[in-house]
Amino acid sequence: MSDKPLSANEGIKTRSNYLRGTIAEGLADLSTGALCEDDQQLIKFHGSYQQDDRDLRPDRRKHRLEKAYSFMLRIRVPGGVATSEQWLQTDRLADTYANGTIKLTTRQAFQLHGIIKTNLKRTIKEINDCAMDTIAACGDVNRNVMCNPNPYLSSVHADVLQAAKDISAHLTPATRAYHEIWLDGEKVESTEEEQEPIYGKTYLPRKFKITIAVPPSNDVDIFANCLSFIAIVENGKLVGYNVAVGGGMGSTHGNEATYPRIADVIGFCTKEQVVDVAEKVVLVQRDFGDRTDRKHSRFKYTVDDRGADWILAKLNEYLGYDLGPVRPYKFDDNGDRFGWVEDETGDSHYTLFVEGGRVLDTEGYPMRTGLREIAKIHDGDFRLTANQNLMIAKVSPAKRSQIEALLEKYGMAKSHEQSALRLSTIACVALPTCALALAEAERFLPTIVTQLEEKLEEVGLRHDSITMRMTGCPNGCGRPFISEIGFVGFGPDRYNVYLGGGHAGDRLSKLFRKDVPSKDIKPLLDPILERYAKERLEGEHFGDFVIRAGYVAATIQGPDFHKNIKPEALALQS
Ligand code: SRM
Ligand code: SF4
Repeated sequence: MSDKPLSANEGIKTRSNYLRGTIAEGLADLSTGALCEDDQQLIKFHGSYQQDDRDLRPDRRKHRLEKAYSFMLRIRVPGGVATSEQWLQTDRLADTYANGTIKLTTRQAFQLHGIIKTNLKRTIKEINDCAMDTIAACGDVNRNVMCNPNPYLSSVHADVLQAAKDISAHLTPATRAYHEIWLDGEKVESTEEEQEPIYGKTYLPRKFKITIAVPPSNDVDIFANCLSFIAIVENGKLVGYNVAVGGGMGSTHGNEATYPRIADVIGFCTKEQVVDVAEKVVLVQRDFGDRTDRKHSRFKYTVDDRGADWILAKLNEYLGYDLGPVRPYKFDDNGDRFGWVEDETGDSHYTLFVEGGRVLDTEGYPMRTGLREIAKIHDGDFRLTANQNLMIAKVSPAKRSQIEALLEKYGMAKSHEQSALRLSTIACVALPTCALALAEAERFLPTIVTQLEEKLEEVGLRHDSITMRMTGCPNGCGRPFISEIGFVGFGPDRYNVYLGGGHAGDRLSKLFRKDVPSKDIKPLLDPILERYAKERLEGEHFGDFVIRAGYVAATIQGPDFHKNIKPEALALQS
């Protein structure tokens, strides 16, 4: 046991009476658009963040006004699968209470932004009315469980989706606080203390993330998650999962004790054991994670501090049986497959490119309206991808021509006829809503892509997928440290540029240049793209090429992430 004091959040959780705090009172206080500080932490467990519009800050300050407070709501979508009705309701809520857009997140969830405090309760209530919820979408608990939105093997997809839903349900907090505060559920009056059987009173040391992948696609980026299951399919049937632990992206500029980490694959479990394994890994982190320093309390640090072998031994002890040996698997890439695909049942699936995951209407491209019209007639489902795109899934042969006509009418039919680079991008939200953003991401990455496309056209790389991701800060919400080109916000209009991540999301990238003004990104990358086009080996991915060509050294896993950086990477840029 550490003798360091517990972090402040541990006290907030302990005092909160199972996540109630004074949220209900704070919502009723009309003198401010904000909640008190402790409740701002607690409300995360209910799926919401207090934010303010950062574009408006200077003007509000000038006029001595309170910040333009509003709330972001994250709607859990286990496995990323939503019905047409749920799509329609989310779309309606985006207009009624939020800023008229839907953000498809990198964890297959919906986000609504800009909800004012007085509308928060009715928005959450209406989300629950259509059989979705927001509990545990944020906070020190297990988050939205992801799973591969596989259009090819529908029976395996059905199995892994069920597993994602089962894990999600099993790890949902048991507290009645959510129902009491948001859904006018009955108050727990009993003198017996409420129980939180898996988490206990102080929940987890930090957020916890789980995903399921079906090789050869790693489109859910298993190596960036605390716990992942890699489906092992034999003769077209799911037999079980390899278990991977200790992935994560978050780091802090200037603090080398923080770093992104790729998960270790430690064993195999049967499909019947998957929920039990998920629970026991969570318990290991609950019991051994660091509760003194929130910058060191993610599961990846528990894995690094104690070693993957120790974690496996402890997990086997908690399970009461041993995980089996890791089975062979191979990932080809971590991107999405766009356009129409037909599966073995005859149903079709259309994956739509949604730049930055932002569903909205713009002049000339009424995507949100088009998707609404599709949802009105679509009797399959909508699958959110972890690359922030959208699959209109399970389109029956009878409906396909109608949906094709709507895609055409609303300009979406050719969404995938972009450069392969653009189709391989992710951008986190960043400004103006994210309180932690140091630079733009979602609003700026499209511009960088356009700039680089000139060179791609010239050197014949238009159809070559290079994963490229931008985040407004090193927290890594767009998983930039496992892309082949990563931009990480360093300050206003300045980015750290990372190169050399694995094309399948299975290798960390390395710092190539620190603190680059955005105007210098194109001149920095154009010559490398040109050389790649000329000198690449047959089938060689960009991330592998930049290491072979000596632009960056291959990454060292774990705490040594910040070592072995070439001196020119740190030289002052213009
Ligand atoms: Fe994230 C915090 C947005 C996926 C690592 N993330 C935030 C907050 C809530 C900012 C805050 O704490 O005030 C951002 C809200 C922005 C906004 O205005 O909406 C935010 N994260 C997002 C989303 C919406 C990015 C997106 O554009 O899609 C993603 C929502 C996922 C979801 O549906 O649950 C999102 N965040 C991720 C991922 C990717 C993933 O999980 O696969 C990561 C990296 C993986 C990981 O967890 O290590 C990630 N977010 C973080 C961190 C760093 C955690 C750490 O280990 O240090 C923070 C900051 C924190 O927790 O202190 C953070
Ligand atoms: Fe905000 Fe940073 Fe996450 Fe982007 S990476 S959404 S800027 S916390």
